[in-house]
Amino acid sequence: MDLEVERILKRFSEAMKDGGISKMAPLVKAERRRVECVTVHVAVTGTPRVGKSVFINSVMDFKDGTADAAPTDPTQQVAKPASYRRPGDPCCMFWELPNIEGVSFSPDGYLKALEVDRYVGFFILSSSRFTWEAVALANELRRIGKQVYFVRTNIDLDTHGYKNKEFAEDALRAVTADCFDHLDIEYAITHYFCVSCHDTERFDFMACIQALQNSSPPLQKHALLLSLYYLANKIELKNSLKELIPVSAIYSCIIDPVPVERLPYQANISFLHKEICFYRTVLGLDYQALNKSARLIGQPTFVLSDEIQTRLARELTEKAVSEELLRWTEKNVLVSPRNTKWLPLLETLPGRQISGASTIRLLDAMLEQFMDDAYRIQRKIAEILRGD
Ligand SMILES: Nc1nc2c(ncn2[C@@H]2O[C@H](COP(=O)(O)OP(=O)(O)O)[C@@H](O)[C@H]2O)c(=O)[nH]1
Ligand SMILES: [Mg+2]
Repeated sequence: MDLEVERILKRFSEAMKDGGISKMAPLVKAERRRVECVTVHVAVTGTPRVGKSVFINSVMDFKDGTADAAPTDPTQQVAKPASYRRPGDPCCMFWELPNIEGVSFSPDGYLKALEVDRYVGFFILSSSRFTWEAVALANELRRIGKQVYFVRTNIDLDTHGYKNKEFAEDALRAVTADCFDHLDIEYAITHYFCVSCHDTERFDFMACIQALQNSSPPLQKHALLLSLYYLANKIELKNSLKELIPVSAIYSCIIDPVPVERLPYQANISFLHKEICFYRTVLGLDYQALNKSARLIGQPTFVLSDEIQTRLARELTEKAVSEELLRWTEKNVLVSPRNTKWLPLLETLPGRQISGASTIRLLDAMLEQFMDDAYRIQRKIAEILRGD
């Protein structure tokens, strides 16, 4: 993924040469803001009662009927796009668009009434065969260069043969042969997913969200991975977080750093603590996530939390972060090979190379070790489900 790390490094280095830390510090803050402030808009459309609202509620992890959730009452069809986002999360907005149906439907007219450019992708839902409106809309969206995902809902009610290519072709064969002729069937088949809108764990639910994440431009992909982390591929998520570790390490060394007992340089421990808490949450190791997974398999939470081996995943306090940073500093480690390009800049930090290099290694290690814990938990869940 390209989060423009080379460009960031160049700008930081130039600022450091020109005016030292006081010139680089605002850039470091701005760089974090640039990544954190991206908002990704995603559209969900289809004919009436195909599951648009329930699909959005499942993506957002909203319970049906709660204040944040999209209404699923049959009388509440949206007349204009309605947006949904998770409380406190500015990065990702799913929009329920008005229904596509009717003899007078024209994709051009439909899209003109929307701010079509803002959407990074379109999920077109259908609970049976896709209608000619869906195909016509998909064709128009493809023509203007938008990503389209064909989502066949209600698959839980009829799972027979759903993995077969013929099943997909049949669902995509719209009523009029005309439209079928124009549908790029290779594209459609590779962008076709079968879901139960009520269950993100089964069928292709995660796959369709991961397809959206993977085909979005780098900054949007990063935002979608972090925002919808519970549906993301964990390796993609980890790699995306890794790219920005040097920026976080430099942040800790120069923005509001504090002295730490026995540490030969200052560090922003509260920032590092928040960062590592975030890693733990997105990799599903916090109590809330473990408790939810444990309930799904009918086990007490400790059955899963006992699988965690990383100290900081169990006991994540600022003191524990300071101790872990000291440990990496005393090891006098080198930065990981992928980050050697940062060395000349790290050399110019107040604590010299050791401060940046140790902080990079700390964050790197936390991500790797949390990832191993996440795999151990996944394995444990699989064992329990198999009845081992
Ligand atoms: N069994 C099953 N029911 C679904 C699925 N998706 C939606 N529904 C049901 O279909 C109805 C319509 O869903 P809704 O999201 O309100 O449809 P919308 O009009 O497209 O927004 C609701 O009763 C949902 O519970 C699904 O994948 N499986
Ligand atoms: Mg609805």
